[in-house]
This record gives sequence, C-alpha cells and structure tokens, in this order.
Amino acid sequence: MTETVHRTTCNRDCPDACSILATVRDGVVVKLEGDPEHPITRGFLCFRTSRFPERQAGPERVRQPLIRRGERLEPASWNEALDLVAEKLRQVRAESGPAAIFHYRSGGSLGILKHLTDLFFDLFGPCTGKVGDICSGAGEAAQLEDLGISDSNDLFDLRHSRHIVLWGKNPTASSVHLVPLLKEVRAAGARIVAIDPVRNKAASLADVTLQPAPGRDFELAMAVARCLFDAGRIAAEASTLCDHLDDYRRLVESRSAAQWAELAAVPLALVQELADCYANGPTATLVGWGMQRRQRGGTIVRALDALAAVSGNLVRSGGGVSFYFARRKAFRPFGPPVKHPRSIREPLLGADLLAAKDPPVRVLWVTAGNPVAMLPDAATVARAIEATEFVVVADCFLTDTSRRAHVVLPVPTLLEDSDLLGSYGHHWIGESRPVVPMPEGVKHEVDIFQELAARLRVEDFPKGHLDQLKRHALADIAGQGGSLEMLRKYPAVRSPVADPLLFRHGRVPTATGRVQLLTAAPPEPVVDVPAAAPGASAPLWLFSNSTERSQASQWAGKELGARSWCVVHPGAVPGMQDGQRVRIYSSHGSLEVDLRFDPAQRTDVAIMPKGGGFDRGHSANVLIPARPTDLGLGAAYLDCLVRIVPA
Ligand SMILES: Nc1nc2c(c(=O)[nH]1)N[C@H]1C(S)=C(S)[C@@H](COP(=O)(O)OP(=O)(O)OC[C@H]3O[C@@H](n4cnc5c(=O)[nH]c(N)nc54)[C@H](O)[C@@H]3O)O[C@H]1N2
Ligand SMILES: Nc1nc2c(c(=O)[nH]1)N[C@H]1C(S)=C(S)[C@@H](COP(=O)(O)OP(=O)(O)OC[C@H]3O[C@@H](n4cnc5c(=O)[nH]c(N)nc54)[C@H](O)[C@@H]3O)O[C@H]1N2
Ligand code: SF4
Ligand SMILES: [Mo]
Repeated sequence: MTETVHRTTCNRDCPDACSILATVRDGVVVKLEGDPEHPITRGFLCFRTSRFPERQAGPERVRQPLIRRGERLEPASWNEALDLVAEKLRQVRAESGPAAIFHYRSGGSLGILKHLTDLFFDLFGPCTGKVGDICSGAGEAAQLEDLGISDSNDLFDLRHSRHIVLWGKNPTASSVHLVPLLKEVRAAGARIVAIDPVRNKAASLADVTLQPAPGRDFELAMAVARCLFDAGRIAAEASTLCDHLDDYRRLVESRSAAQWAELAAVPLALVQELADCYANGPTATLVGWGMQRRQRGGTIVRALDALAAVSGNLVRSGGGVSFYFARRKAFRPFGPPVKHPRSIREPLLGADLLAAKDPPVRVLWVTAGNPVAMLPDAATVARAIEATEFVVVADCFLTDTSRRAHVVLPVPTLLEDSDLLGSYGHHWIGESRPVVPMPEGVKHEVDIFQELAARLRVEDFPKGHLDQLKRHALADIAGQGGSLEMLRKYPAVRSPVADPLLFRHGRVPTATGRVQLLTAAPPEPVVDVPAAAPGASAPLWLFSNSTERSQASQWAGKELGARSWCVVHPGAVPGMQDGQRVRIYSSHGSLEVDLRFDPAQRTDVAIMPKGGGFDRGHSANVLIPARPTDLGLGAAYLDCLVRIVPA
C-alpha cells in the first residue's frame, strides 16, 4: 500500500480558490483536506469539495466521448468524436458563416487556461459569443461606473475595520473561508452587521441583523445617507472625492429618513444604528451577489458605493466596498479581446437562441456550464438547445445540458485538472495539478482544442504543452515572485500586482479621478404576479440561494434530494403543514417540493436551493422569468413572485 499527499488548487466557481491536500492511496483519492499553510484555506474545505471523490467516482461521470445515435448517447473514440465535430464546424462555417456557431462558456472551472476555448472560436470565426454576465454583471458594471474598477482591498485589511457590513452576503454558504476571519476580527472588537431579507447562518456571525424587504436596499442605503446628511456626518472629503454630490444629496433628501426606512421595511432605530456604523468607521462593506441579481441590482450596488464614499469609508484602510476581487489581473491574456459578429445575451439565452436568424445558430458549444439548469426561464433554454442542429458539451459529468448534446467530450475534474487559478474572494493565486491521473478516455481541454486546431488548420492557436502555456500566462509576474516555480514551491503566493489598498491616494480610476455618485432612483421592477388559485398562498418573493451541499447544479452528499424543498414562515402558507408536499408556481412554471417551516423568515419570502436538476424537476429556474438587470446584462433571478398550494 502506498500513500502520498498531493497539493492542488480548487478550480470551482467559488471565491475561496482553496489549496487542497489530497491523500492518494493505491491510486485512489481517499481524503481531501485544506492546506493549513495557506492563509485563506486554513486547513479546511467546504462540504461539497470534501465529498467530491464520491461524485468523481459516481455514475454520472463521463469517462469517454459520447456521440448521439438516435435517442441515445453512445460511447465513441476520440478520433471519431473529434472528426465528427471538426467536420460539422467546417461545414457550418462554409455554409452559413462563423456566426452560425455559438460558444457558451460558464464558470464550471475558473482555470485561466479555459480561456483558450474562447480563443479557439475567435480564431476559427470569430463566432457568436455571449454578452453579459448572469453571475456578477450588474455589480461589476456598477463599480466600473462609480469607481473605475471592480476590485477589493487586501482581505486582511478587514483587521483594521471597526464595523463590517455583510450587505446581502452569506459567507456561511458561499465563501466559508471568510468565516474564520470574520470571527477573528469580531473577537478582536469589530462589530458585524448582516443585512439580508433571508435569515440565514450569517446572522450568527453578526451583532446586528436587518431583514429589509426584498430588493429594497436602494431605499435602505438612502435612509442611511439621509441620517448622515441630517446629522451633519458627511465626510469632509466627500466634495473633493466625489462628482455630483449636490444631485446625490437632492436624491437622498427627496424623502425623509423615516419615509425611506418605511419603504425598506426596516425600523428607523436600526437605520440609525447602521448610520452610526458608517459615521464611526472605518467600516467595510462586503457586498453579496444576490441582491444585484435584480432589475435594480446595478443601482443598488451604486447606492452602496455612494454611501461608503460620502461617509468617508471608501478610501481608507478598514473601509472599502468589496464586491469582487480582480482574479484575472495577474495573468497575461492569450489574445486581444475580439469583436463577435453577433452576441447572445446570457440572461436571455433561451429566447435569443430561438430568435437568432441570418444565420440561425446551427452549432452550440458549451464549456463548463449547465445552462439548462442554471439560466433563468430554464424551460425555454432547454427548448432552444433541443432545437439546435448540433450541440457539443465539454463536461466531466452527464448533466441536464450534456444529456441534450449530440457530442459529449469528457474533461478532467478538479482533482485531475492542470491550470492556474486566481480568486474572486482574495488575492492569492495558485496552480492546479492532477492529484490522480485522469481516466484514459478523458482529455484536457487544451489538448482537445489543439487537436481540433490541427484538423481545422487554425494555425495561430497556441501549440505549447501545459507548462509552456502556464508560463505564458505568468509572464508579467514571473519576475515579481509569481513564477511557476514559486507557485510550486510555496503553499501560497499573493498576486504581486494586487494593491493591498486600492484608493490610498484618495482618487479612483474613473475619467475624472472622482467617484461617480448616482443621482436618480431606479424604476420599479417589472414583476409577474402569479394567478390566485383555491387554497394558494399570497404571492411570495422567491429566493434561490447557495446551499452548503451544492455548487450550482452540482450536488454533493448521499441524500442529494430525490426531492427539493422550499422554506417559508409558517404564517406565509395558512392551513399548510411543515413537511407537506406542495406545488410552487409562478407565472412561468411550477414544481413540486417539500415544504419546510422556519419562523425566523419574513412572511413574504419562499427560499429554494440555487441548484437542482431540470430533468429531476428541481430547478428553481423553471419558475424564474428571464429579465436583464439595469446594468451589465446580469439576470434578475430574484425578481420572481411565486405562490404555494398543497400538491
Ligand atoms: N456552497 C456554494 N457556494 C457557492 C456557490 C454555490 O452554488 N454553492 N456558488 C458560487 C457562485 S457561482 C457565486 S457567484 C457566489 C455567490 O453566491 P451567492 O449565493 O449569490 O452569494 P451570497 O452573496 O453569499 O448570497 C446571496 C445572499 O443575498 C441575499 N439577497 C438576495 N436578495 C437580496 C436583497 O434584495 N437584499 C439583500 N440585502 N440581500 C439579498 C440572499 O438571501 C443570500 O443570502 O458563491 C459561490 N459559492
Ligand atoms: N435560480 C438561480 N440560478 C442561478 C443562480 C442563483 O443564485 N439562482 N446563480 C447563478 C450563478 S451566480 C452562476 S455563476 C451560474 C452557475 O451556472 P453554471 O456555471 O452552469 O454552474 P454548474 O451547474 O456548476 O455547471 C458547471 C459545469 O461545469 C462542469 N465543469 C467542471 N470543470 C470543468 C472543466 O474543467 N471543463 C469543462 N468543460 N466543464 C467543467 C461541471 O461538471 C458542471 O457541470 O448559475 C446561475 N444560476
Ligand atoms: S468550492 Fe470553494 S470552499 Fe470548497 S474547496 Fe473549492 S474553493 Fe474551497
Ligand atoms: Mo456565480
């Protein structure tokens, strides 16, 4: 028996980018642990990755290419699969032009080398691409507008904060490695405020919790700002740091603090307490991703940027508005940004795909995503994909999307992958390397595209092996401690180009060097009210939040729900019982779920898990209409009303 320990970096779509220590016995991964020497990972992993070996060995794993023959996907050789795919790409480009080919890449692996898949389609076409970002589009666009960048101070700058506001952020599910740091700074005297319409475990980290009405954070931020103006507690620097201060003030003063607070459904005393936090900084605002997935999501983030700026917290240590960490900044791109001949809007993918004409989309290639389960209006997405002439999906598993493919190309899992990782929750970078070899019938994405490039004579596609490509990506930082050798030698390497304090000189990188304050209220969101039915509840706001046990549509653990569930306050569903089977419906679709009671929730919300298979009848996205956010073409997943009836 031989037992060895190997280090790799987790490539999942998660802010933590953990350093993993894998124990391998006789070629089998028997244990995964967090690296105790990595300052963020701190020796532990999340539920879903510590159980990943089960999933890797499970029945859904794809271990060789599959080709559709009639109703069935049947095993094929790589030569057969790649010949077929190459022939189809060549034929469709010749007949209909490259715009008839659409490459859709999501975040199933955050490896930097995965961007080479985009490069291939740019060089072969340019082909149709996606525009917008259903994950963080609205918030990033908001910060680019206000601050010129969307990045964060060093994570450990939180040690200088007097208050930390978790504004719509639930680290206990979505970024568990933030939790030890929050506990540490709280033990050292910092106060934590959690603002979330949903009562979740993050509340246990907080000294003060606010449960505003869903989507009313703009009003809440205005209420706080109004308290600051009324009490003369606006920072002296605001007039030099910010543009449009007078117009912003007019907006804030268009209602009294009490009126704004009432719209947000937060008691005025709590608003005042929050205003005290901002006035007695340094106060760091950690902005979650949930609330920007609303039609007013971009404006909500802009309101938080403004609040931090005028209260004097934006440009100081211990302050800041952290929405995102620029995870790709350290890496040299493989090609210039390309203008696509046509774009499909990610939040409206199903409808856009169906409507695409001149030419229609004939080939869809999906990399690292499960759009059938994860995009809004999932039924339309499924229908659009089913109607597409030729669908190729590269994935490690059979999913709602790969089951609809004509060709499935199996790729390495996070334990077999080889790549480079940045993080969107801190500034450390890492390398992933296989802790076990991939099965014989599986190919790395770089190899897949190099072989296709050879077949299709895409001469400019990089030909080097993985290490050479990694060195290219690290070329800008190799001389500053970020070489491949350094990544292999040390348990953790901080990106040498990440500034620990973004706006230390009191200026932001906008055109004027000043913060762009918002000056107008967002319009009311458009929502469809589901029709009443006998015995049905009142309309409830649907939340589909991250759960500890799943990574988007990828579930971990044994009891991966033959059944899905929905959590409500008992008063939200008069006459119904805890544990009862119910039907949850919107104006768009319906699902059967188990009802769970939680008296700590508001009476106007219904909370489902974020993932959940489409074919299993669990995906909340069947209920959710496809609507874009106000900025950045995000998806307004959360502007969705449902009703509940006994099943
Ligand atoms: N376990 C697990 N971790 C994950 C993921 C996963 O699927 N599972 N997904 C990863 C991905 S892709 C991402 S993008 C990230 C982020 O994933 P998210 O789940 O978006 O992350 P959070 O921001 O922590 O959580 C969103 C919070 O916003 C709250 N919220 C919703 N609407 C409002 C509102 O109007 N106002 C306020 N104040 N709060 C609101 C929700 O109740 C929820 O608690 O997490 C990553 N981490
Ligand atoms: N209702 C609702 N829907 C949501 C959200 C929500 O909060 N509520 N959140 C949204 C957010 S933030 C996001 S980011 C999206 C996530 O949506 P997706 O990115 O579609 O997420 P996953 O279901 O994790 O699908 C990723 C797929 O990539 C595969 N994969 C893993 N590694 C590799 C690799 O190296 N190469 C390839 N080719 N494939 C790989 C995995 O096996 C998996 O099937 O979901 C969005 N959808
Ligand atoms: S999914 Fe996130 S928390 Fe879990 S191991 Fe990967 S990086 Fe760490
Ligand atoms: Mo995401």
